[in-house]
Amino acid sequence: MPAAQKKPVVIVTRKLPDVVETRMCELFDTRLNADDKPFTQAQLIEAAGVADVLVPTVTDRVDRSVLTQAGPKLRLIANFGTGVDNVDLDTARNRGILVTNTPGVLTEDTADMTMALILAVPRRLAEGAAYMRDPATKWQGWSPTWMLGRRIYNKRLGIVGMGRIGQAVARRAKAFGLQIHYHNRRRLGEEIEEELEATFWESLDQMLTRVDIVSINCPHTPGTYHLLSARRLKLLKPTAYLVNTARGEVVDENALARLLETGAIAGAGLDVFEHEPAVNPRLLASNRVVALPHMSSATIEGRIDMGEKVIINIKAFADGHAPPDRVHPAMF
Ligand code: 8YV
Repeated sequence: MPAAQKKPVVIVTRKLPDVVETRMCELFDTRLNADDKPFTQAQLIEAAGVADVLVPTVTDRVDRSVLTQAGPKLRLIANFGTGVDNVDLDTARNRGILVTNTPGVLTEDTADMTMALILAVPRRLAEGAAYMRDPATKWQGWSPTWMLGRRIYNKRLGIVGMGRIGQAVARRAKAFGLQIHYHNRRRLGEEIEEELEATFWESLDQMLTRVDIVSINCPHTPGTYHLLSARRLKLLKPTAYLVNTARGEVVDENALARLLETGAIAGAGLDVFEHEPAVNPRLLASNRVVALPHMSSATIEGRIDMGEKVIINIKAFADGHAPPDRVHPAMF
């Protein structure tokens, strides 16, 4: 790509905030998706065939088939999102296509929503709100034994994946009086453990048997697919709750639905699902579940910050510099 003379052709698969699109059009030869209809696989292949830079989102499957049919110009996939499980990273690397993401800018928003679910599920917030709105019910007033949930304070929270988001959840949870436990590939430094008063569990199985709420905050990789398998979910106490704002694929959703139906687990707060946008109807049927439409990072500020990151990655690349958010840092 003769970067100095020609603007790179950038194809954006979804509608982004206006301010982001305007700037992208100023800087690059940008093709937008004004009606925001997700690309089909055929459209994705077509886009990869002509673009210098592709800007996909979590709704695009940039798989082997797309990448092997990509045109020779495609050198950068600047993902609009932190998780990159929508991109076949190995094939991209083998073909010398850089992949960047948008780390850091979604941390606080995602942690806020995780905390909201940690509060909402045990305290039956969604059930109470739905009851008040339902024209079929007529609230009869306060009752000492009605709508009782479970106390949050002093309970044990087990965080699976103690990266940026996991730590941000821990900070919030600690302020609510929860005891922080975590499982991570690597143990945190002593200083952070002390600050969070966090207990490290090398064995996920052992942690699961002891905690009251589990929060999934790890990325979806081949190694974390169904990390919360049927066997592991069964280790949870019947009074335990599960919150997932990471990726649906980390949890065996069918097994979770079964355990919720039989009361073997107390409830779940789910912002992500295994087969989005499809949602297992058994989960939606359960009043032990608070389901959200993958909106943990959905703030205006967050989306603009994500766009800014995407722009910086593309601009650096177009100017012949290493994009800062390379998923394979060694590549460039
Ligand atoms: C994003 C997310 O909004 O960044 C991520 O990994 O899961 C979301 O919160 C989405 O991925 C946009 O592509």
